Amino acid sequence: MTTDRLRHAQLAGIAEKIDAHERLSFDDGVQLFHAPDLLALGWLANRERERRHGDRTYFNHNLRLEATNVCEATCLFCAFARLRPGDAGAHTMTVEQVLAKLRVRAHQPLTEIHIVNGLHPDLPFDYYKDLLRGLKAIRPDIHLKCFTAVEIAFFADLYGISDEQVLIELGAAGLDSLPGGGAEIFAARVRQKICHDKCDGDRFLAIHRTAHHLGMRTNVTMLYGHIETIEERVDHLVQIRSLQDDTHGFQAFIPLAFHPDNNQMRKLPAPSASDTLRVHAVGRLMLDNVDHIKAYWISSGVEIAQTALWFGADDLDGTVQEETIYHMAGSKTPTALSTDDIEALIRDARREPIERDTLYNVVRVPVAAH
Ligand code: V47
Repeated sequence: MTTDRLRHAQLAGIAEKIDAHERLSFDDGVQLFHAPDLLALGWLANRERERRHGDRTYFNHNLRLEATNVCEATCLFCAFARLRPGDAGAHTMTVEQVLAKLRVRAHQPLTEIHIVNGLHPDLPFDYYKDLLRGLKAIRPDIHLKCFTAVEIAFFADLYGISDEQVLIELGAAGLDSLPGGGAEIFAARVRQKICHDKCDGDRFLAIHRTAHHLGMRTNVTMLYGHIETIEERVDHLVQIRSLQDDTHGFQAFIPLAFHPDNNQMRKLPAPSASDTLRVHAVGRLMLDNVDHIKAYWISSGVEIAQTALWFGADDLDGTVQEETIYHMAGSKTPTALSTDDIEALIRDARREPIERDTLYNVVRVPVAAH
């Protein structure tokens, strides 16, 4: 990239700061979002991506399970939740039904189960512990990445124990790490409007801090493309970065594109492809202390996720298999990709596929077919 082009894109000053290993400020973040030249922004983000990971592009062999969609919260963007048991479309699996989903796949080289549920008002704490224990009994080697910080806060309030105690008890039952969902946008203005009745941004971050102190790694997301401002996006990123300075517990940042179907914000348009690429790129540049930027293909679409591998992203999540949250909100992506599909996607982007486990240990370096 020529200095002229960077200057034209109003990115020369930021490029110099990065070269001098100076941390980007809040104002730099805002400027990155406003940069007129998407390719120049992508080039800068890609340079950081390659400095850390070269061409390596991670994915895993995972399974998504959603045991209940009954949820007390009324998030405006959600197409998945049903308010009460018995409402049309409400479902709650028994522990045995959830375990059966793993049993039929137990022979597969799965390394991770990712569970996100609704906030069900009537299930006992033992339901979740039995679920974790049961999954581990079937496949002791599998990593359980389950329950967002929002669910942890809900459990603490429902069962009358501290957030920390919830994490300790779930950890003893087999919980290995927390997924990054429920972060949405931390700013109180946005949360008040789109998800006023679940845990706020401060508690979300405090729960991740506690999980990190207990030795659990976690991910963190940002739901973008609805009513948030650029400044609120940057504030979100800066809050992630400052917690990470203290704990180093976040593994990956995952931008989540708002899907407008079948929810109360359906009048809003979905974010554009260029906005999605921009969010991945700015995430890479602002989060100088987070190792991985994940392009979640279910949320961005397979094609944009593939392109994002040149805009800062180094991870594509995994095979997924049973996703419903996005498909109920209008996602047209497949509900699963095979590891062959993911490898082909990465190779086609001229990147190197690496199968990882949840903690980014290398499981397999696939050999290219000739
Ligand atoms: O918390 C719900 C989001 C999240 C919509 O940690 C929506 O590895 C867009 O967090 N449009 C759940 N987004 C998914 C999630 C996740 C995904 C992949 C990997 C990881 C990880 C975490 O989905 C929710 C919410 O923020 N969501 N509805 C919607 N209509």
